[in-house]
Amino acid sequence: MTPRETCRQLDDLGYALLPAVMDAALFSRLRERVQELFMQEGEAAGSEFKIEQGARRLANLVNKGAIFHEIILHPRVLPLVRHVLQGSVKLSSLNARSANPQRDTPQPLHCDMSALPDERGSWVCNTVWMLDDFTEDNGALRVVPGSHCWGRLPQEALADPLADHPRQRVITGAAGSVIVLNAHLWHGGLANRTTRPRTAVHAFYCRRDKPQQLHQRQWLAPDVQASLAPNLRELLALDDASNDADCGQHYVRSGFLGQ
Ligand SMILES: O=C(O)CCC(=O)C(=O)O
Repeated sequence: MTPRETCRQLDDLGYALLPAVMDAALFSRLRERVQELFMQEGEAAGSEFKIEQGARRLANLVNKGAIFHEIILHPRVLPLVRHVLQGSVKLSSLNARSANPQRDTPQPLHCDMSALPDERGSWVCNTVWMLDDFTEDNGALRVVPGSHCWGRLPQEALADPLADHPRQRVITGAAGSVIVLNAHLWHGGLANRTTRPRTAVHAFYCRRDKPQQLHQRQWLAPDVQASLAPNLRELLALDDASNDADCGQHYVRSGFLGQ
């Protein structure tokens, strides 16, 4: 698909799969660092954000290695995020999620942060960096194409957000690919019926007038902040006073909040 076709698909369906975004070197450094952090952090892994039953998580990854700085600025992915958010972009959070083997329930269909588009349009966009192949059996992502335009949350519209949706599609693909997702799209990770974990990094972005999910200036160590180039500081909104306005505010609505 050309970039123009990908943008059209993002507008119409709300998601796009980009095969082979990560070259072999980027992929192995990213995978290695994520595995190392899971080992180091043990039970505490993900606690800066949340613990999810049936999955291991990592959070605050901008603070945990330069490899993560590369991916949030990736030249094939960031322009598509800009397209979804109409040019106004900052990083909201950077996490990893690994669906445990033999996890027998899916995530409920959800919109990240239970966010609905507002009068200016879409304001959340997620990118899923696939560190394993996504297959029908191992907890791939399901999406309901077009649902980013419906203006309703699945937990309000559906009797059972855990159930299969008649219009859902399962996004399968090879490790090294990236899924760009308008995060107002109804989506969720599936059950992992295999014996191996299924791991991905989530680089989650929002429009600049909205609060970050993890307030980056509060969470990044001073030496990490001091090392960052201007383009990263801008993407993380480190010098943006308006970024502090809703600091710590969460969009708490009923149901599963996802990302
Ligand atoms: O890792 C995935 O498949 C995406 C999971 C997801 O949608 C979430 O945790 O909000």
